Amino acid sequence: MRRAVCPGSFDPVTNGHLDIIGRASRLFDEVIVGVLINQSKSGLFTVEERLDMLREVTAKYGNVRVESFHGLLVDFCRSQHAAVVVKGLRAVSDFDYELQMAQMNIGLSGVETLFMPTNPLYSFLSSSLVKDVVKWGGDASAYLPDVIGERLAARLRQG
Ligand code: COD
Repeated sequence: MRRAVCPGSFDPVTNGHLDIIGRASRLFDEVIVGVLINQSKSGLFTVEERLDMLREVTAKYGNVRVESFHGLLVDFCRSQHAAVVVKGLRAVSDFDYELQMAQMNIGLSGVETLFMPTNPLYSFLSSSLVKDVVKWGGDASAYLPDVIGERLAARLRQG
């Protein structure tokens, strides 16, 4: 079975993430979305909330599983029997760091990284930007599934 991992923070998942996950799901038998548990950086949403949201919006793909991980991405890939990491590239500015991580990951374990060009509709999109837009009352509905937009607005209203 050909398996790939789509890793990230997903705080929260955006249409940019979903575009990459959906395209990967057409190339691989199974895609595992890996949500990093980052003890040194607390997010707006807990890891459990991110997992719930991702499971809800990826259910339509049929071959996507959502899990959390901590530590090295390559160890998570090994535990999932996945030989490939799929990443989206938004711009040249993403490339430098992504290349370093891809080369370190292949050096550590032989896990390959496949880069997919972002959908031009989402080339400037990040979780941080949509949080900022929604925080200040802007309309981010083109960039998030409705259910995520609602949860984001509710969370930001709380605090
Ligand atoms: N269009 C296309 N792709 C996008 C978009 C967009 N608009 N937005 C995000 N993406 C893709 C990118 O591929 C990005 O890498 C991924 O989605 C996740 O994005 P985020 O912002 O949710 O997550 P990040 O960038 O915080 O995630 C970083 C990782 C968790 C992947 C990284 O830190 C990691 O692998 N950590 C594990 C520790 C480790 O192994 N360290 C050594 C690395 S060499």
